[in-house]
Amino acid sequence: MNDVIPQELGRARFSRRGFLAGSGTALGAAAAGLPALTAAPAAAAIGNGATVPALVIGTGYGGAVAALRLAQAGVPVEMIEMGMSWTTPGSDGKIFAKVTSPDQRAYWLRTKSKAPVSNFFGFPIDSTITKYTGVLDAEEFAGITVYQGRGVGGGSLVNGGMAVTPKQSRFSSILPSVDAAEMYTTYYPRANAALGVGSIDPAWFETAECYKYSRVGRKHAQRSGFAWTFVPDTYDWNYMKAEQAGTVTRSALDGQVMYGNDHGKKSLVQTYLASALATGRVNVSALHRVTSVTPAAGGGYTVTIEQINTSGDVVATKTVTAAKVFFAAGSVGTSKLLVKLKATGALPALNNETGKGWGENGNVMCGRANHMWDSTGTLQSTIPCSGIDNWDAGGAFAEVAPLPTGIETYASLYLSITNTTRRAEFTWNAAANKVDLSWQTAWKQDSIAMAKTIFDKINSKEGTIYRTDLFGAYKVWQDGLTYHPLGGAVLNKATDNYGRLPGYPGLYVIDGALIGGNTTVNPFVTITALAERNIDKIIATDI
Ligand code: FAE
Repeated sequence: MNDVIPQELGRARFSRRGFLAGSGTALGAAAAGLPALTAAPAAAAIGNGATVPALVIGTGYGGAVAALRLAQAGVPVEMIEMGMSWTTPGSDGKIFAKVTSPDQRAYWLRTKSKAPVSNFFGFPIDSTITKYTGVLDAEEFAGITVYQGRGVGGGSLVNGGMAVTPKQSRFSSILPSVDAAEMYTTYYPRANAALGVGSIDPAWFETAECYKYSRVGRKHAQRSGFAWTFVPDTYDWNYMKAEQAGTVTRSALDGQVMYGNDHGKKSLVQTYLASALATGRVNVSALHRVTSVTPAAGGGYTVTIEQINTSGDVVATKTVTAAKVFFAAGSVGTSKLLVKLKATGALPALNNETGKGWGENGNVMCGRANHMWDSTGTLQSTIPCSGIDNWDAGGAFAEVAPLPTGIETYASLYLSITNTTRRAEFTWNAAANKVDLSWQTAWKQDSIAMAKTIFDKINSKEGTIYRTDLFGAYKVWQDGLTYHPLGGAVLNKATDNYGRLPGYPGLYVIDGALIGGNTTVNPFVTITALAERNIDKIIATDI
């Protein structure tokens, strides 16, 4: 798996040159320090005035499932994606930046990086970057920064690929109106297969230098009596082995993950989206952002789309008509659109659940300072492979995360998912012409208390302490962010039990906005499986 970009994607529809040339922004690329790109046929971005049977807003998990299954059912699909198509290397020969050296490719329209681990030995490490339509958005609301993928492939471009199916016994707390048996016999298996989920070779794990940090995490967890478990992933585990052996170009072992992976990770570009394009019925318009959806006079919906350049400037505004529109802009993107469209009169009949039930999967991070004899390694795979499950007793599931600095840190880092009941609401702020989110930073105290059920005990057992230098000076907990936004258009509340928006036949929500704030584990397998379930029903009854 040397080339993770399928020919079809590299050649035609996903050519970044095509989209840049189409939007007249080749100069913008040069100004951003990117090289002239090799010739490739331009993809046809959606035309002003087009009439289409199905339009999908966003190319993340929900959008990719919808596009593939609609296309397989014979329906031509236009996908609209505000981010770029990431297929062409920059001047350093890499498509994506490393976590230790973010540049303009790393962040969505920011002039300074905003790393989740913001400090090292107490010193701030964020750096100045060129404003560019980079792959990771650190979207700031009053009480929380929400990290999201931007680009063709959505969150699959930037995530750790941890592909976790929740325990069935916990499913009713995640999606109470959904038949669990059907999910676990049909839709979770379908999602796992299509995503290419695999597991680390347990024998190789025992000796791999790049997973020393996980073995230290296991030892500490087990000595304190916690259940420790391997976590499946969409990374190609054979490629990972070859990276460790030094026989292929390194990606996970070269500090690539949250600003994208050049190799090894099976993002949606290699899985669902590749299959969708192979049908010949799917077209993707990158650097296109949907701003409005409203009923059209002659039936269907009028969709307003802004085409942007790599500086984020609007270079064209297009209006198209779609018979069916699928909101797959992610929990935040979909919620913001729906709340705005309801408040401003474009979709006034959306119900009062719109914008409600938003949660952050209880994300909190912390680090522990190990003793000198528990080094975690100078070579760390960016792809986590294990977690500590204390959900039933303490309400926390913690992934053993890497700290891939290239030097020995003696640190163990963890991202905890916790059983918080806090939920926030998106509301329209007419004065500021934007959508606000009511999340409060103080609510994270609940999550911290749950995470402490694991780490206080481990520290006590090991005679160790929390790191206080990673998230600010003397700050133990990273309590200002989430990687896992969920909810805002919750299933069976803001929509019917299959994502249909009441009052608007032909409008659907099909992404993480449907799930009310928590999945007990990392969320994308559940988002994908739910999308598979819903699109099955929609194709059977509405198409
Ligand atoms: P998402 O994948 O976010 O896709 C939405 C797409 O819509 C994006 O491409 C947007 O650019 C696009 N968009 C938004 N607004 C518009 C608009 N107005 N017009 C056009 N396009 C628009 O949504 N989850 C796991 O399960 N395991 C992990 O290991 C994991 N690690 C993560 C690490 C990081 C750093 C981050 C940020 C997330 C991680 N996640 C992980 C979360 C996971 O990626 C996320 O739950 C899913 O990507 C959400 O899928 P959706 O389909 O809801």
